[in-house]
Amino acid sequence: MKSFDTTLYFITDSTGFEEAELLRRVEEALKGGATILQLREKNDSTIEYIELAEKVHALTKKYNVPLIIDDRIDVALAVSAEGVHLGKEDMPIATARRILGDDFIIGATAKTVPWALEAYEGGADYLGVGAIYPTTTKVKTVLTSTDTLRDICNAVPIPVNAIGGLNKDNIDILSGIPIAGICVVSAVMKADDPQKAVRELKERAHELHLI
Ligand code: TZP
Ligand code: MG
Repeated sequence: MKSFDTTLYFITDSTGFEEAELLRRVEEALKGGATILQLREKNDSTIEYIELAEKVHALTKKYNVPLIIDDRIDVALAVSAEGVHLGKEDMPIATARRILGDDFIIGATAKTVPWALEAYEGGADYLGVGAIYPTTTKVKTVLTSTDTLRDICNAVPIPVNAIGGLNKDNIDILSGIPIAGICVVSAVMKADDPQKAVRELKERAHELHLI
């Protein structure tokens, strides 16, 4: 049965880290309470992506957290991940849904209401919307206003997460917007203590009644 919680959605970025350190940080984030984890590798070969995904999946299973693979449904299938996250330049959501079936979690990026509706109608289970703030993570993106984020939340009945430059000191900008959760890369990946970073982000998000 497909069940997932996007409250604290941690996305990896291995840039600058040895594999062992990446895996250590992943496990720390899981210990801190990340509720869903996306493996996001842009430069790996297929075999490298699969081998790393297997190792990350062993960790996420230990903490009972779904593993989402960025971009690649073949890699997601190869490692029996729980889901895949697709952007505009990846496989269309409806095609992915047809291939993957109903039990797979499919997430989509959306930056406008029409795009969000198309993803929802194609079978997306959740949306990532942003970038809310400029980001230091390598990504092709533009800023999305909090008004658009709110409009998207109100337009679709699936969980909508905010993403982009978010950290515990600036998520107050999301107050009053009916998001399901927040997605973070750097705030956890680059933290001295990723476990503490996740815990503090969740505490702050709870304080603000965001999650
Ligand atoms: N999509 C929009 S912004 C972003 C992605 C993948 C990167 C978010 O990274 P960070 O470090 O949390 O700003
Ligand atoms: Mg993508």
